[in-house]
Amino acid sequence: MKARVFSGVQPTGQLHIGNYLGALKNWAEIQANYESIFCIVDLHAVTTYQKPEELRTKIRETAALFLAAGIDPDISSIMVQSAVSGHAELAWLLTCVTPLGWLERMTQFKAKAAAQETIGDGILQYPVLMAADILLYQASIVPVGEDQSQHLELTRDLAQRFNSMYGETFVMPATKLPAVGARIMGLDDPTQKMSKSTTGAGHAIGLLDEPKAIQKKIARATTDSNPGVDVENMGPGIANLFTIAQACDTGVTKERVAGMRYGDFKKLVADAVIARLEPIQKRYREVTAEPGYLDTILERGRQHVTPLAEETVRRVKQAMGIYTR
Ligand code: AQP
Repeated sequence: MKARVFSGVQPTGQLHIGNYLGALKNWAEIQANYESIFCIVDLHAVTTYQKPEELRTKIRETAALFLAAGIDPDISSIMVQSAVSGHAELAWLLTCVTPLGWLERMTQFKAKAAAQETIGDGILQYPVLMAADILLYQASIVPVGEDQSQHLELTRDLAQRFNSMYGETFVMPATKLPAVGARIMGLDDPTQKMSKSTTGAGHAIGLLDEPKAIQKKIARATTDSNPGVDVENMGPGIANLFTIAQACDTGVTKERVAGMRYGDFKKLVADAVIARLEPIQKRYREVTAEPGYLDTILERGRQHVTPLAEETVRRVKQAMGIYTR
């Protein structure tokens, strides 16, 4: 039997190359070796306010981008989190075994809480829901970007805690980071992670950005005052652009860019990104043009994973002594 993979993306904005290079590209590359479940995590999205009409659109756009990025629905399941009630149900059961201090320590919680006047409880509970997503399917591999490593550690801690309190129930999941591109930084500020929710025209490259927009954003990306690329001592802006180019095109090596003037280097980076995104954008147009196609894929995914989720919830309830029919 193949090991199971689970991962997800929040439908909170336009997906960017950080999401692609950190997660989706890795998913597409490994899917043939595993039984994979790729999820649009809309219950996570609503931990911060989303305009309902926009959220509905973003869920479908995210599903279409999964397909466009190479997720093959004949070998992987693509599904929406809220369509399977086990995610929310298991999240509650795990909440009951989660020490509050574990959640308050999460760096993403601290950063999001610091940026808001009123902190919703959902932001604190976010990693418990993420643990539920993964443990619900007994996934042993979770391919994510580096920013999710701490949440994965918490998932393992929670699984261990539950197993020791109630008996062996959950498989222990391992984090799988991509070799290159695990943490893509903002173009405007290479000390900050590229993020969907950060505003500013020059921050992120969207997966659906036109070639001209990509060229412009990369041309304006923050670098430093050196005249050319010093491969032994790259500043954060140049290092980020180099990582982006290398993750898009394995032919971009240190030898090739050594000494390049920044203008030429940025052109090389933009060409690599545009070439990588071109087939994704073409496929996106195809999958969104076919009426009913997305709904069929999402329904097929839901039907495939629902019995797996139900089996775990049943086992967890039984282990805890909760009423089961
Ligand atoms: N900058 C990044 N570099 C590499 N990987 C990244 N990921 C996100 N940003 C980068 C990975 O993409 C997957 C989906 O992320 P998410 O949507 O679930 O949430 P996030 O990590 O919080 O991503 P964003 O873009 O920053 O979203 P917002 O702004 O809505 O919070 C994950 O595997 C993540 O590691």
